[in-house]
Amino acid sequence: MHAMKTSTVSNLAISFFFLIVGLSTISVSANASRNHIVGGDRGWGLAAGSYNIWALHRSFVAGDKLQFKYPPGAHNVVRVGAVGYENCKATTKESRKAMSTGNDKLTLKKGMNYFICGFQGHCTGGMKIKVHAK
Ligand SMILES: [Cu+2]
Repeated sequence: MHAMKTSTVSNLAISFFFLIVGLSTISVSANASRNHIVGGDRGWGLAAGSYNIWALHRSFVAGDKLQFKYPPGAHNVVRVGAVGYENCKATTKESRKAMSTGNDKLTLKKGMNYFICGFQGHCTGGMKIKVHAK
């Protein structure tokens, strides 16, 4: 009886040890690739102000994710090039890959990354962001 209790205690200790190991692994991987909610609490929308000012106060590393949050159907997210960003115009190929779930996560590539809203008038209305990832 006594021996059985001891083994239960040591089993608990072992489980606890692996729980701690598991938790530290999770926190290490969270640090390795970070998630940035675009615009913070304001999310992805027309009244959120300049996204480049938002981006200015943050640092980005290749592999980090930009998370675009908005009511589904109200906007979308299109990864474009520098010219598309400046002109607020996505190519057909880029438009075909538009994300539209309302909670879209896009992984940053090393260098400049450009995203716009593909809805008519939204990019010129401010829904564009460029981010440099180290
Ligand atoms: Cu939009």
